[in-house]
Amino acid sequence: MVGAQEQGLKLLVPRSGVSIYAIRVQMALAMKGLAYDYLPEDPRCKSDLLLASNPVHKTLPVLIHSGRPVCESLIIVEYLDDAFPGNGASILPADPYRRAVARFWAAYVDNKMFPSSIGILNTANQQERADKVEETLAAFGLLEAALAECSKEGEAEAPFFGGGSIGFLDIALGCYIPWFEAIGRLAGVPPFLDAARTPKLAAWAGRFSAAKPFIALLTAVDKVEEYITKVLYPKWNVAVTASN
Ligand SMILES: N[C@@H](CCC(=O)N[C@@H](CS)C(=O)NCC(=O)O)C(=O)O
Repeated sequence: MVGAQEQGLKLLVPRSGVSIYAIRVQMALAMKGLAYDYLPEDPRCKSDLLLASNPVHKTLPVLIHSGRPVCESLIIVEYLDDAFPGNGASILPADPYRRAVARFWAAYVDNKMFPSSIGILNTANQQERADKVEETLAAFGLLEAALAECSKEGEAEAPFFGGGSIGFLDIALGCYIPWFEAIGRLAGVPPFLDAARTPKLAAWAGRFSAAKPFIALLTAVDKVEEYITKVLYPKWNVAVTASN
């Protein structure tokens, strides 16, 4: 493990400990064997350091490397891979085409799969909710097909999106595992990562969740549920009960 002081790495994260985006960066830092100063922030009361480091979006996480800020979790993961090529295995695939495909699906997870699934909890009535569930299941179905494609190694299917070992798309998606489970539970629908409907993704999630050092970084599902109901959608239980 390379020391935090030696590399001058600081990570600004939300203090809740449930941030998908912060955990994603922590996974990349773990893969690279890099130590860092962990600086928890209150997103409702942004520090001067955060505002100066990410003046455009003002969001967390932010990585500060030797005094220079890097923002946006997926960009931070790529930066770590570029800035520390000698540390551990590469996070992004070596092949340019595979890199492009991994980036495409990582953006899909952030921009389509997650908004669609969390959107289930923010629907006004039963019909809207059923439509959102259907949309979410379709989004998972597309990723199921992509997993088979991305993980192909020669003729055999590899265990991870990154091939034989965990890579960019694995950590981009892996940090959502407890969130998808919590959303499914709160919405009262069968798990999205279901062995019957999306067998490859379900098996992948099991492998990812059991892999060190990721086990220790994945947030407990109960903690995510509590965060969703108390912080994100405090009125959700009332709204759903009323519309049922
Ligand atoms: N696309 C961003 C999303 C970051 C994000 O939404 N961070 C949340 C915390 S998990 C945040 O800072 N929220 C406070 C705000 O939006 O003001 C990334 O990947 O880093």
